[in-house]
Amino acid sequence: MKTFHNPHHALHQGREEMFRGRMVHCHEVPARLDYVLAELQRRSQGGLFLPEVGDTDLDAAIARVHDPRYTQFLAGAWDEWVAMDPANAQRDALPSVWPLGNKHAFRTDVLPQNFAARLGLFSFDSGSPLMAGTWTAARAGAACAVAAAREVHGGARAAFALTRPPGHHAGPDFFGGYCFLNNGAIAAQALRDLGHAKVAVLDIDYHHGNGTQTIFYERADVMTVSIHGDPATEYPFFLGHANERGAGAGEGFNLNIPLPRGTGFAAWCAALDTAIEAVEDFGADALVVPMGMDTFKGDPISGFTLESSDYDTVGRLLAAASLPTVFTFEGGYAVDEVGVNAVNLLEAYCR
Ligand code: SP5
Ligand code: ZN
Repeated sequence: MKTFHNPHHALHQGREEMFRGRMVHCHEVPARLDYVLAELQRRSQGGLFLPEVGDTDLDAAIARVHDPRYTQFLAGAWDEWVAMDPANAQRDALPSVWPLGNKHAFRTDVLPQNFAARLGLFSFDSGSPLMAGTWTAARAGAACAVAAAREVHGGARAAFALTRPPGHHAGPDFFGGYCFLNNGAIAAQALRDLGHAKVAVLDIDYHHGNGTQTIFYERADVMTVSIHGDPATEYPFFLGHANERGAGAGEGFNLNIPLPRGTGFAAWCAALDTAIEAVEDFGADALVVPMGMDTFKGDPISGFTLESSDYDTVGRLLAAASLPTVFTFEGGYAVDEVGVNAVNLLEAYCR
């Protein structure tokens, strides 16, 4: 399986995130990707490639998923942040004010002039710092997703978009959960645009893929399935319940399988069987797997207890679905083990 990796990922390197009223070191660090890359090399798993996607094609692929008002904001956000105060060049940008969810409590038709207000309008948490290289890194990551989709469309069994910042929490017009551009959604939409009629997204990150769900919620041509920590207690809290089944034309094409904190591999695996069955019943002709490795027992911010060897089984079960598959790299914060776990999954998929 070819891996398309992001040469600019380390330009996105947050210092601190807000956590329970304190600033703590960022969990989403460049070393995460470096460990996966090193392990792929050590085990000679497929080849490593840089994405070759022209600027025009790339911007078009991003625009198929994200609102131009949002991407324009992201592209210029750092310059605006520094223009507010030259001392900001030494600090990451973090939002501190948000509109409420009640539609009578805020306006979205008038874009505030104030930068801090727009930073809040286009985000949902204060754990996702934005810095000088965020846009360049995120955009180059989207190129990995497009390259992987093209590879699979060209006949490859699977391809891996190895990039960070991750993507599955990013919605049409919002960032959060360390995510800015939704790489999995961009891959899924690219597969649709290349001619695949029905694309399924099967999200196995510990956290609910709220961005991806939002993007495709009213669509019948892209099914979204997510196995994750129950939002009653787990981030991102406000979405991911079992009774969210899609809306309008998309009714019946979203499936959430929330599991309690502490869930082990037997129950998680039963959920994966259910998820794969749903993808098969849907009749998908291509699959995208946002591959979060934060289901691992050693993950510092998550609550499932998968072991390194369990990822072999996950890879084998996904391969049994026999669908052209794009993997995108999402969460996974037990940095020392993230490489071994990710490559266990991918290697087993290829066997
Ligand atoms: C891509 C991805 O995995 N994003 C996750 C973002 C999670 N950010 C908030 C984490 C809050 C977790 N609470 C942890 C309690 C640990 N003691
Ligand atoms: Zn996660």
